[in-house]
Amino acid sequence: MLILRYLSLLAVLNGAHVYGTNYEIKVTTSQEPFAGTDARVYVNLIGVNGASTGSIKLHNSMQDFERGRTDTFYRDASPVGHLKAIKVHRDNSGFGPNWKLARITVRFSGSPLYKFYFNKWIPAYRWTTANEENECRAGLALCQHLCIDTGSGYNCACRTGFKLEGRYKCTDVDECSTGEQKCHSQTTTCKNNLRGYTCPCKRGYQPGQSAYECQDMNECMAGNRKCEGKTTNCKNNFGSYSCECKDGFELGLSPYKCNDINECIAGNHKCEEKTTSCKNNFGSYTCKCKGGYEPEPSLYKCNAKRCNISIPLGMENGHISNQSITASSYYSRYPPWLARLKSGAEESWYALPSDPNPWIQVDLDKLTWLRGVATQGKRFSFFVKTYKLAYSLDGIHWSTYKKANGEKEMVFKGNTDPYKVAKVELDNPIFTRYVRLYPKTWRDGIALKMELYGCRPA
Ligand SMILES: [Ca+2]
Ligand SMILES: [Ca+2]
Ligand SMILES: [Ca+2]
Ligand SMILES: [Ca+2]
Repeated sequence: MLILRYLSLLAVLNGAHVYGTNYEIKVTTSQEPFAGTDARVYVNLIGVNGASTGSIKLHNSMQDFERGRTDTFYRDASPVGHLKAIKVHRDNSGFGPNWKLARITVRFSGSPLYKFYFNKWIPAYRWTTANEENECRAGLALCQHLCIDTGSGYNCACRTGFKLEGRYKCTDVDECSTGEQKCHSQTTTCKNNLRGYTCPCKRGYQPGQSAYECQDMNECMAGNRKCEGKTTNCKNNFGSYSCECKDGFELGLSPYKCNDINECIAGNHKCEEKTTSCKNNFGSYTCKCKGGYEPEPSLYKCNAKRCNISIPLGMENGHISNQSITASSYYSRYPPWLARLKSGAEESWYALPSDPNPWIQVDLDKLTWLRGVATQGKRFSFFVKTYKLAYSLDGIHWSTYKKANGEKEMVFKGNTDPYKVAKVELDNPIFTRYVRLYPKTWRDGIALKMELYGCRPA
């Protein structure tokens, strides 16, 4: 028997004639009274793919298939792969042909033990079928995913991410709604799918090391920012970014760009008012020199333009108009606009003797460098002996010309007789528009003719 059993294996190894598969078939007859049979018994093995061995004769002698006994047969037959079912057939021969079959087991080289349970009376001349006890292996199970064999039947199970619906069917588990998901809520959203679920990044985040959590996206580096480059700086933050106004700009309606600050109107400019005017521009402002001033290293103020010549400014030749020459008081015959140098021995400005603080004023019309003053009296015995000078940019705020050390007010020496011209030069030229001469001492009366010297910047 042992030799027969391994014949097929040897045949394969030798490459000789193939006998087919050698099947070990064990037939167990029921314990019930009169369960044994003397009939001729045949089996037919059915593979899972539908192939069958055809009828295999089992009976050898009258001693087979006795009540409660297990008979073992070795038979060569064609290979049919994994076994799904077995069919049993008997005839009606012999003394007691009735047969109650308990079970049959089958195995062959390399196979599991196939079990077929009958526990029934086998009718004569008809094939009776029993399925393999392991429905999973026999391909008889209806499970959609996984099959787990049990003694009495089988159970179905589902792959990870699915759950059983009814006996056989598997449906996807929506982890996102069951709360089984591990998606990081701040940076991701949960997206269900058939294999499980994924955690796609929320807006403003990008994938990182973890499948469940995303990292901040640095929009400023990634270049997908909307910050307008001229007026804002992009500032990254966790989950987003912001556009911060550059210097000189302020937030407007859009979060992505800023508006120019008009510093000149807002009043937060540094332009020196006396010498410059503020001019707004995009992102900043400039301090433009006013007329008569020129740029200096400072951005915020200007210097008075220099001119070094000293020429008559227009008292004598009339370039300074009558309206530009005024005084604190005067005799009607001697108005201030008669105070033009060398205009005649009798001509002059003549202040009222009652005037407590007499002065004569010249409006030079625009900013001018004043470098010298000449005075002259009126005939007979009227002339100013000493005087002071004051100057003003606007005709309202005045400064008195001081000595070089800057402390004492300068007292100029004027005329010593009514006819001769007395000229003084200023050590520190004054940049001014208005000039006042204050007579301090005089002979017989305040009578004066004058010229102013200097130059106007181009
Ligand atoms: Ca089973
Ligand atoms: Ca899922
Ligand atoms: Ca960010
Ligand atoms: Ca501006």
